[in-house]
Amino acid sequence: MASEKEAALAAAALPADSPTIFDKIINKEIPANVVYEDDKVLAFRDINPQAPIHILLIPKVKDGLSGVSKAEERHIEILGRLLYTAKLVAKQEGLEDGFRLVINDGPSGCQSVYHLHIHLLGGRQMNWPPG
Ligand code: IU
Repeated sequence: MASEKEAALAAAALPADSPTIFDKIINKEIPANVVYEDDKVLAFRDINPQAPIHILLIPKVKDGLSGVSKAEERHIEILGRLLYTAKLVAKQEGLEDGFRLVINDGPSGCQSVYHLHIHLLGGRQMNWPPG
């Protein structure tokens, strides 16, 4: 499997509006371990977890939001909803002691899937700085 960095560089070479694997997860064309779903947000366990709990939260409709750097005013509501949902899911997962939210953006940010997503990481002590 390509390293995260290699995957990020390869993904950055594709058009930003290309469909991603997350469309297939949203459309239930491929399975995912879904932990939360409503009409706007889907949350599922990361296939390559970096912590005991590693969940991705995504908007069900991409609407040009390939990454946070592409955010427009029309996305403010969904951005807020994603953050709020991250809090709900953290509680649902029992992360009472704390957790980390991460959004990777672009090749330097090591983004490998161009459909905005928030990483929710928890269940272990986090360190700083991140890699
Ligand atoms: P990134 O921030 O774009 O690098 O995060 C993409 C994440 O999507 C990464 O943590 C992958 O492990 C995860 N992922 C997944 O959960 N299921 C998949 O089928 C694929 C990637 I491809």
